[in-house]
Amino acid sequence: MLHAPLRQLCFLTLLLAFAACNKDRLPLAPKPFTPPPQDTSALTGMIAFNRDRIGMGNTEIYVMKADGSGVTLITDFGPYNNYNPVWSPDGTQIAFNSTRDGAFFDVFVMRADGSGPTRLTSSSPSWSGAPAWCGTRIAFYSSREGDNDIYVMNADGTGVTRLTATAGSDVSPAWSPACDRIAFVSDRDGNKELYVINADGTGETRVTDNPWGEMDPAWSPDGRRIAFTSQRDGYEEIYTMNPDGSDVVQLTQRPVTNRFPSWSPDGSRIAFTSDRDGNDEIYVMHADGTGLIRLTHDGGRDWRPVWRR
Ligand SMILES: [Ca+2]
Ligand SMILES: [Ca+2]
Ligand SMILES: [Ca+2]
Repeated sequence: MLHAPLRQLCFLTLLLAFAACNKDRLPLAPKPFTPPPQDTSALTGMIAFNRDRIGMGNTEIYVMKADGSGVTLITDFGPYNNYNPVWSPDGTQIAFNSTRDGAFFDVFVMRADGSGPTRLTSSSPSWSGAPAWCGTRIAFYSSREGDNDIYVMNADGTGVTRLTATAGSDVSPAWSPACDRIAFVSDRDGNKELYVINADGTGETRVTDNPWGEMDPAWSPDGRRIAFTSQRDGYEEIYTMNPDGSDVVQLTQRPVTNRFPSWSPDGSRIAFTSDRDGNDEIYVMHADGTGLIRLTHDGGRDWRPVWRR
């Protein structure tokens, strides 16, 4: 009978011998992730988006080709948040939100390569955000006169006009392609609903009416549909509807978050954000919800894609 320490030594020796004989079959380190091949040849144009950079603690704006290649950081203005990009109609400039001049975010504009950032709003101690650009006008929301309301201004920051003045948070303005109407989100009636208002402030109309949240309106390039996010099936999913709220079609059906739809210039596809693969990535699908393609592969949050028109 062996003493306990000797027994342990024998066991350890056997274990080491076994490991040495089987070293070729020991588990290997995981290979770097290689995305499966996808046909991205039909994805044309450029997409700007937000990325929360790992280890940097802030959000910056990136652009990429619509097939997911050529990801490029265009804002790196220091330890501030730069986010919510939107393209100018000719694609040469990008309006966005930044906290670079203080704790409150304002609307800025820069060249599409990130150079020449210029502040358009000066809202402190309130904020102005979520710019949407159509023709020579930029819509945004601001808390400058109390709670959040929708405003429009010229693309140089002049001529600010307040469009909504109702108690409740009015956010996320989205232009119709003719620049004559703006869809937006408001919680004035108890939960988040989508509303449409004429660009001159008349004709304010609620177009959804249910107990769940609606968000992220995006008008199709032909003006006939509005894509949006709704929580009506228990998760954030992407839907489309007519601008009057009729004919709602659900595009995503996953128990994950799907948000921030953005139409391709030809209206055939919708880019959006989903965490279905672990963290927020940017995906593209056909406008009927089929043909899903993943565009980003980064450990940080990739969110709120905006396709250049
Ligand atoms: Ca309001
Ligand atoms: Ca609702
Ligand atoms: Ca990511």
